[in-house]
Order: sequence, then C-alpha cells, then structure tokens
Amino acid sequence: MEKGKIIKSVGSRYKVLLDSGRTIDCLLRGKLRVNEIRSTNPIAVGDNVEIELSGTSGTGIITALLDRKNYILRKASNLSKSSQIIAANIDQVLLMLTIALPQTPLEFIDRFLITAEAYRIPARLVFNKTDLYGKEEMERLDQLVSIYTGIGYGCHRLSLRDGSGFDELKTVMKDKINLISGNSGVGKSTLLNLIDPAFNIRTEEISDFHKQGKHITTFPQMYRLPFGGFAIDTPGLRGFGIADMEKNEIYHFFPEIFRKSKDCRFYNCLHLDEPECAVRKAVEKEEINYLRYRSYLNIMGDDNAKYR
Ligand SMILES: Nc1nc2c(ncn2[C@@H]2O[C@H](COP(=O)(O)OP(=O)(O)O)[C@@H](O)[C@H]2O)c(=O)[nH]1
Ligand SMILES: [Mg+2]
Ligand SMILES: [Zn+2]
Repeated sequence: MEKGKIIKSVGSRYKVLLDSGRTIDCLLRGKLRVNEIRSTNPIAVGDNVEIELSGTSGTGIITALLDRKNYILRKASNLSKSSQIIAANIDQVLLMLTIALPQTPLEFIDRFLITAEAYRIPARLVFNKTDLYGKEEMERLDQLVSIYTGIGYGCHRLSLRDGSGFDELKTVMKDKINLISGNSGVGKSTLLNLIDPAFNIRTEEISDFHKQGKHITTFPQMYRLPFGGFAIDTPGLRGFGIADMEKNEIYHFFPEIFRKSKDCRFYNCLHLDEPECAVRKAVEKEEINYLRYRSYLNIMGDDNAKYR
C-alpha cells in the first residue's frame, strides 16, 4: 500500500503523485466507499488517497480516500441538483484581478471573498498587469489594496510582463495547494507558464468566453510547483463554486461586518435598517468601508442570495 495525491482526473482515470515522488495512472476500486456528498465525481484533484500497485503494469488501484480538510463544488450543470467536486485540500485561493483591461467590479471581488470565507479557505488578491496602469488605475489599485488589507486579506501587486512582484508571489505560493481563480484574460495561465514553462498551458483562451453558461466538462488540473507546492488552474470557472449560505448568515462572511455585529442591539440584526445597528454606525464613521457595505446590501437584495 502506498499513499499519494490526485493531480489530474479524466473520466474514471486518475493521475496520482505517490509520496515516493513517482506519478502513476490509477483507476478507482469498484466498490470504494467515498463520501456523503452528492457529487458526480467521487474524488478530485488535491485528494489524498491510498493506492494498491497492480503488479508490473506500473498502474494502480485507488483503494481509499483519506480525510479532506476542505473541498469546493460547482453545480454539475444548470439544471442538475448534483454537484461536481472541483478540488480538495486547498490551502489558499488567489483571486487574480486587473484594474484595467478588464476592470474588475468590487462586488465581484466581494462575492468571491464571501464564498472563500464560507468554505473557510484563506484568500488573497493578486492585482496583475500593473505595467498597464496609468495614474487613475494606480489610485484605484491603492484604494483597493487599502480596503482589503485593512480587512485582513493579503494583497499583491504583480506584472507578469515586467516581472515586478513575481518573486514575492512565488514565496506566497510555496509549499501550498493554491487555487488560482479569476476572470478569463487576467493572466492565470501566463502566471503558471512563467513559474514553469514545461506546464505549457494555453493562454488567451478566448473560447472560455463562449463556454460560459454551458456545461463545462473539463476538470481542473493540478500543477506541481518546482519550488514546492501545487497550483490549480480553473479554466472556464467563473468565481468558484457554490457554498451553502443562508441569507441571514451572509454577514458572517464579511469579516469586518461580522466583528462589528456583536455590538448590534438585536442578536438577529441584519444591518439593514434595524435600530441601534453597530454596523451601520461603523459605516457612518468610515470604520467599515462604504463600498463593502454596499456590496453586502446588493448581495442581500439579490433573490439568488444562495450564491452560485
Ligand atoms: N500587459 C500585460 N499583459 C499580461 C500580463 N499577464 C498576462 N498578460 C496577457 O493577458 C492575456 C491573457 O492571459 P492568460 O494567461 O491567457 O489569462 P487567463 O485567461 O487568466 O489564463 C495574454 O495575452 C497575456 O500575455 C501582464 O502582467 N501585463
Ligand atoms: Mg487560462
Ligand atoms: Zn446590525
């Protein structure tokens, strides 16, 4: 018996990186008992498994799935109730953004961050393409960095074109399983190719745009970082996943709102128009950023508040 980590899954076949450092192809044992989650795939990249090597063929059988510290899901298709596990055991998510070309709305960032909070996965923001920013974009960048570092999210300035911030980002990724998220065109694949040209990932995936909304069958792949750790590229994945979130707990996932909510008069205050709401007071005093509060209101007003 050997242990290993799933680094790629295609249909019922898996690539497993063994603890011994070797990578082998594996199949799943037919009656492997997995989990209580109703998912279309029993195991995903990032999962740790036990393997039985099968004779001399150099392949293996996955005989057990080891405990997961977390996992993220997406709906298998628009109509389906079941979900697909995208990845497991993620140490941090890096949301890649650009201020220019294209500009990322703050609410998109906030919807992403509350999902990460709900999954209890630490998140960082990576602002790429700083080589393209003029004075206005730089001011916007400073504003966003100030808002999000103030709340406690790590922020990184990056240009993959001129290399600034690249070494710092590699240090942040080292020895962790990193999920790389962000809209199409922000530079996710470029980042991975720069880390190791051997990854040879297709960049400028214009077709991503046309895939949106359709049933996406591609499975994410995990790349082994030459300096230690892994990165998961998520082509075609907008935002990431579905987290179980009730409307009255959305504020739990805005850390600075949650902290203030303890001083609200009513224990069930939703920080909308209740009297003696400490959150609204903090917004007035600019202790909580108004733009963040506005994102909160928008998400609360959204009838699909169960965020997808
Ligand atoms: N100017 C500039 N262009 C970049 C930078 N990073 C990536 N790009 C370009 O942005 C485009 C989209 O990059 P890609 O990695 O395919 O984005 P992805 O869809 O997030 O994987 C490519 O043409 C890249 O060359 C950067 O830091 N500065
Ligand atoms: Mg890409
Ligand atoms: Zn309140």
